[in-house]
Amino acid sequence: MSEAVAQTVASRFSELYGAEPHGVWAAPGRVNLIGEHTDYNDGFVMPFALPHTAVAAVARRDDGILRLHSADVESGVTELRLDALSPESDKTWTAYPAGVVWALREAGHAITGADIHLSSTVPSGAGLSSSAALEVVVALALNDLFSLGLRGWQLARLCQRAENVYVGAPVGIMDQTASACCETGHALFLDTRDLSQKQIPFDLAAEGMRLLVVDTQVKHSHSEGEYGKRRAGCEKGAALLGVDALRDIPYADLDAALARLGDEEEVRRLVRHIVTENARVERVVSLLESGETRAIGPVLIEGHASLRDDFRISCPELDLVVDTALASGALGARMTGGGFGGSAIVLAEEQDVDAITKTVTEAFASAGFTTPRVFEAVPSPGARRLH
Ligand code: GAF
Repeated sequence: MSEAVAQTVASRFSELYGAEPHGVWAAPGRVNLIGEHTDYNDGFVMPFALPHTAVAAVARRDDGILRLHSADVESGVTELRLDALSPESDKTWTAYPAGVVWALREAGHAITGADIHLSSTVPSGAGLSSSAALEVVVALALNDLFSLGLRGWQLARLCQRAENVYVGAPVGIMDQTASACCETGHALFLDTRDLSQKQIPFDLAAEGMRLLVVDTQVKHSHSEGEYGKRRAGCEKGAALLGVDALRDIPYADLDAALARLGDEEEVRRLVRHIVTENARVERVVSLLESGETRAIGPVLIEGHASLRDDFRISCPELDLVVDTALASGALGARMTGGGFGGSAIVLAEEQDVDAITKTVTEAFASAGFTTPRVFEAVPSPGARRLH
């Protein structure tokens, strides 16, 4: 993230609002290595931050007005009154930043207004947390400008509340925490029950490997129902099993738990995914900590099969990435993020990257799918002030 980007966003702010911003902040998108749909089951996840960020130039106001502008949306400045912000009133992009302001105020923080200009390089609808990046960058800027003294995980909780209540998307806490708390060169092992965290060194280049993100260009949307249905199914499973959350079913008790679910076939599949996925996160952590990085490949492959067959949130494009990458020598591959489109990740030896990229791209062309976007993901810094 260069000084030049901060300058460009600050200059645009000045053109729009006729004054210098009080600061410029950045918050990244994320890719999740393992631990999918476990976050709203109080389970484990393991994301890392992408180099792609949402950047915000912000100035504080004291007159109860919020003005919002985005370089990525064709519309002018939106002006809102803070005392008129209300959940689910706004179905456009402004619900994300406005929702954060609403959540901060609802939590008792004295936000008195702001001018905000945003610009993001996080691909939207690609399962790479473009929404969380927008939320977190606004939260961090306001935290600084209004001296709120909130920690990264506290900002993440407020951003999740903004998305759940103001935007109306029933997401978990992973993406906001990843954007707020990830560190360069590390994956974040996060316990979503209490938000305890461990930074796990994750430097694939040093070991001659790469992690590719393949954006299938199939757009997904969390508010469109399927995500909510999975979440409701998991909650039903927890209720039937008499636990607070599926996190409370130990892997060793999985068979007994499945037997107790009787003929609830759909719930059984959801429960099986969550319980095995939590175990996979713990396996990946332990393999990385013992230096057996290549051995995480098969765990990623199992994770994909579980999301495809048990959780049923993959799609032909994601399956094609995984199957083609594995057939051309990848160490592991799986869909990442919410599913129903978005991106897959591919773990590969450095020397195989070009061949895998070519084969996947050709397979998409043969299948008549839109050309995927492939890039290397390197664990990058979490949210921070640039200026
Ligand atoms: C989306 C959600 F926003 C996250 O909370 C998480 O549930 C993820 O899908 C699936 O792991 O990114």
